[in-house]
Amino acid sequence: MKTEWVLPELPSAAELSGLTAYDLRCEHRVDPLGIGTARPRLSWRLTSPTRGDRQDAFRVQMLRDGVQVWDSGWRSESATYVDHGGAPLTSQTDHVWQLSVRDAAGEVSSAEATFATGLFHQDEWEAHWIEHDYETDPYFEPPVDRAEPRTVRQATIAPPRHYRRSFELTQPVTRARVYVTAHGLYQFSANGQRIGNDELTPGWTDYRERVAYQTYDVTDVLHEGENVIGAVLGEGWWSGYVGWDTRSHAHHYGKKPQLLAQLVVDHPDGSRTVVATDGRWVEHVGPIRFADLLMGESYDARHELGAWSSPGYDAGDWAPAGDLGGDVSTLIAATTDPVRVTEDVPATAVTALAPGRFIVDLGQNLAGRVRLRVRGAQAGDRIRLRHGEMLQADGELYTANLRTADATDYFVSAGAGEEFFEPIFTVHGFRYVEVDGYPGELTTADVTGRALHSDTPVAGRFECSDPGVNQLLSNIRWGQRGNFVSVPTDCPQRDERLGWTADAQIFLPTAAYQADVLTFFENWFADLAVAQTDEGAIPDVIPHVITGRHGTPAWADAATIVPWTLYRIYGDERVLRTAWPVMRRWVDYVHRANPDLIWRKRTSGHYGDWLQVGVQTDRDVLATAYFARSVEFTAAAAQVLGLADEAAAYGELRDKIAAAFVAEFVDAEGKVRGETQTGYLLPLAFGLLPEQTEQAAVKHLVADLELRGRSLTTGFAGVALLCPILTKYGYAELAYDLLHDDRYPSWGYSIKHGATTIWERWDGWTEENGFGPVAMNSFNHYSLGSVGEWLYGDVAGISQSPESVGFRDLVIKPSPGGRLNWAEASYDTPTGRVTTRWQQSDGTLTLDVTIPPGATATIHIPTTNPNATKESGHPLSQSKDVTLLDPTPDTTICRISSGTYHFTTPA
Ligand code: RAM
Repeated sequence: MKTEWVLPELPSAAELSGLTAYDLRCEHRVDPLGIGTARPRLSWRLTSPTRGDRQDAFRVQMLRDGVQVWDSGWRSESATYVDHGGAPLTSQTDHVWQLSVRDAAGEVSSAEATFATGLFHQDEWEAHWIEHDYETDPYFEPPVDRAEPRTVRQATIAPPRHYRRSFELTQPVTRARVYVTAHGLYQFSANGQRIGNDELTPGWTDYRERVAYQTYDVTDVLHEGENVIGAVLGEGWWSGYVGWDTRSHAHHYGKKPQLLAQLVVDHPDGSRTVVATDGRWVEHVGPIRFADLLMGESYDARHELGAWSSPGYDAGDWAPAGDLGGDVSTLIAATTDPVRVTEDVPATAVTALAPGRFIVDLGQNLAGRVRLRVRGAQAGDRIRLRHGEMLQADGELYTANLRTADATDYFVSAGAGEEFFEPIFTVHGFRYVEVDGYPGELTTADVTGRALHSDTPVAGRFECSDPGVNQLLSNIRWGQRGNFVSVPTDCPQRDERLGWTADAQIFLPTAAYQADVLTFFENWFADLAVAQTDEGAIPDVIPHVITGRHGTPAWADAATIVPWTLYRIYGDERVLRTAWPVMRRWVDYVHRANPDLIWRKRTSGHYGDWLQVGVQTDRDVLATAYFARSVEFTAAAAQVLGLADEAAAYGELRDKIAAAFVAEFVDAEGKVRGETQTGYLLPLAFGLLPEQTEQAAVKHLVADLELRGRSLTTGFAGVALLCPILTKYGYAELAYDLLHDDRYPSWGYSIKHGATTIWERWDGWTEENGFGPVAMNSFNHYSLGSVGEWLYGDVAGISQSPESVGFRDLVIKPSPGGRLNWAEASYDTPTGRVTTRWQQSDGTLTLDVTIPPGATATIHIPTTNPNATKESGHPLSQSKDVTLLDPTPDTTICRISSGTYHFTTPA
């Protein structure tokens, strides 16, 4: 298990002999098992110790079980991806792909990676859905005494059951794979071992249409003779509590959980044994007496089942499972990285509140659970763990903001000396744990926080000289981790945890600088597509549960913004191909209802600039700006997809919306109706203003900030745009003032008051009023963390030119300023890693840049004397690797290609 979620190191220049391919991916994943497509995309990244190096050609050879099935031949292309071009791959086969890359000098280097296909055809499934059968086993024990506070409601959740099947293998095993999923949550075992380290599988999708199955290799676990496979099955998103409506919010998809698994064992003689879930499986309740994502888990160690998934186990009193038949029509191969525990967070302090009752501080707000060590308890002793993000003034746990989420786990001891408890089917959003009923003294060594989230590969890092800004970045990162739990959620702690669409689209650019979130968002977008109404509207939350609202401005616009942003960042046009019908139907829906191009009708929930401070951004302004944005991206997608007529038509429509926006909302002095910061930011960021009014609007924006003593009023929609727009128009110092501000409202204010994650609302806690409204007050919410895009993009200065996709043509434009005297960032683009570091000292600015092979970059170096800028000690005019472009009086601008460069200039 990884102990930290950090960017992996690349080999240093000294360790490399030339152009080197690394991070080989199949369908954007590392060595995936069970892919669902017969023509997967293969991709790789490049690194090189040599300046100007690039990939001149590549070659892929595809081998199935050691036999070559495709050879791309040498292709004189710089692309770092190719779709499998041989005969379509066949189901349930293993592949090795060998990649060779050739540099401009003709040197070749090679790398290889693997993948396996899943089950392509429904008739390959022999598995049936199985579930607890009340007829053969009416035994139902009410959950362990979860007396307080909501026993009745929780009684709808049945104890998780263990399922097993014992079978004989009469031949050795050459390869064994198990394909497994659940309506609910499962943890799979074979021959006494837990299989894989995935959590909360199969993850949350719109189960009505899409249920992902996972594939695990169990070759080394099985053997000739008796074998056992089995699983523990919980409720999860399928039939447990999700959202806030305590009367109806369990059972969104079904009433009780079901399991489906198919083990396929290959033998040396070419024969196969298939063992699949059916009525021959048996089931038994075990130590987990209750488990729910929101409510918590109860574990009674006295009911442990021993070696229940091992051969030789006496399962005489296990009951036959109910066999529901084999409808596999909703099954899809998993396409994205599962949730995993990615870090152990040690407790930092334990405070005794009363005998046996302690508050544990992990020092970090996170999503996950704890592992508790129990020493010296008597059989039947019950320990209660309550989770919370904050403490009250009296030192007690603050839980009012969790609303109806109990977030409470129970452990009942078997009196076995040293015991460990860690729940498996629940997630809490917390920093503090109240441990009640603990025998003896609890120490920090007894409690470990287990952070879990979708294990999206880390793609970036940022650090600078200011500890406050580093803390902000850490809070943004933890906000991402705590809320990317299978789907992008708004919060991990209260009874909500929903995939709010605006939050997702606003945070996506920041998220992508920190982790490779392509497949994560593609998976979520598939649920968005499924949920689009017949008319074309998009629900506020995806997967679509809880709220009937759909078509909200800035929320539903995720339909266009998410695919277009993914395309720009990752350069995979397949995203647009899939999303195109969704994008188009969405903008047509808004257009139909608003033929005069001002989006007033069909605005559904209309949250405006959600959680703005003390102002009201005009809702029509916000909606119409977003309408223009969505149509712009739809036109752009059409262009990429070669749909010239659509591109022209939507392009024209976008210009008309912009004109209508100006006519309706912008006066001759460039004032935008409502005159709020977000009111100015939206048309500036979305390019809606004519040149004459653009500069005037910037002045009004700046004047508003000045009038308020350089203080922000922006909510979710405006905040992401604030610092980038100020920087773009020459007001970087104002952006820095907002960054460093620690008065209310600001990011710094939360940090001054101990925040380790981004808060949902600027007034989550204030000196004046204490805790914000209990009705809605999450302390782990990423939306206001969208300033991360500015830290990577403008402060460290890593972005791409407007025409570029996949960061092939980089713009390195750092903005030294504020209290920072250095900043550095690394980011894994689809081509390879880009790194920047700037430092200001003794009147000199240094800028170190590394550009990956095949990419180009325009470098903007702020300077007091453009003619004095040097690279590795030489004037730029003498450098053969640097092309000088026309400087401005305060900036050196030049072009470079791949490699590492060291610029210096008078600051
Ligand atoms: C709350 C949350 C969420 C937001 C909605 C409108 O549920 O703040 O993030 O998108 O409101």
